[in-house]
Amino acid sequence: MQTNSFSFLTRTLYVEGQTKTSTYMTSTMSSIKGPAINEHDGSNLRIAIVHARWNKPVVDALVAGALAKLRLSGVEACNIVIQSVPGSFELPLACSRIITGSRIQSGGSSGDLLGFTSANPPSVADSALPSAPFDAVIAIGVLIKGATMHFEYISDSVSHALMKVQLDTGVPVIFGVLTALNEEQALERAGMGGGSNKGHNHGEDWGLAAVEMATHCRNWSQGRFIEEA
Ligand code: DLZ
Repeated sequence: MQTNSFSFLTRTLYVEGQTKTSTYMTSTMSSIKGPAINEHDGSNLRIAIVHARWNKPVVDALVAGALAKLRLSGVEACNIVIQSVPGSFELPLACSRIITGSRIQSGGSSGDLLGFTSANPPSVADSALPSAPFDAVIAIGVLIKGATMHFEYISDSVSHALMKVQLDTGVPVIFGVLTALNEEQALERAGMGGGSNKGHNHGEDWGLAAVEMATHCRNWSQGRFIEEA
């Protein structure tokens, strides 16, 4: 993601005996990639992180990045649930069952997939949020290409399945699966790169995306379309 920092500089030039002052904006923008930051209040949200245990050091850094941004956005620690599964291939089913489970926990039924949603939660007081349905789930895994076709099959099926889970349930599922061609790429995308460029921890973006999508989905489902600056 970009690391932008803007500042204004004033430069005075002497041209043919006259003083000319010009002000211009400078930027230390290293890249235009990544989302522009939109801040949202997560204090009323309940969010799950589900992560794989393959390539664990990288996964751990990504989970920590996501967690840090959830907390910074105001999501209470008691409203964040973290679960793990063996590998990335297990993530879609885990997300699906976790969403259903949180609905049962909050008083829905297992078959009631369209009953309670983050937009239409059961009547629980905010203090009872730890048993409310999840407003978003962040699925985190790290796939690193090997010598066989395993990588391609898992990447493809997992990305499609995670998309299906969010469309089927109406709950945002954040795509936190790195598909790296080698270990270096994976480390850089978790902010653990070697050398001078440590890279950027994409887990942070996923935490912010979860809060934003959860907030949007609540508003949109209630017909509220809030203008953005
Ligand atoms: C089998 C496998 C391989 C080869 N590579 C990875 C990987 O890079 N990242 C990951 O998260 N999981 C990997 N797995 C495990 C599968 O995702 C899955 O856990 C097993 O095939 C069991 O279903």
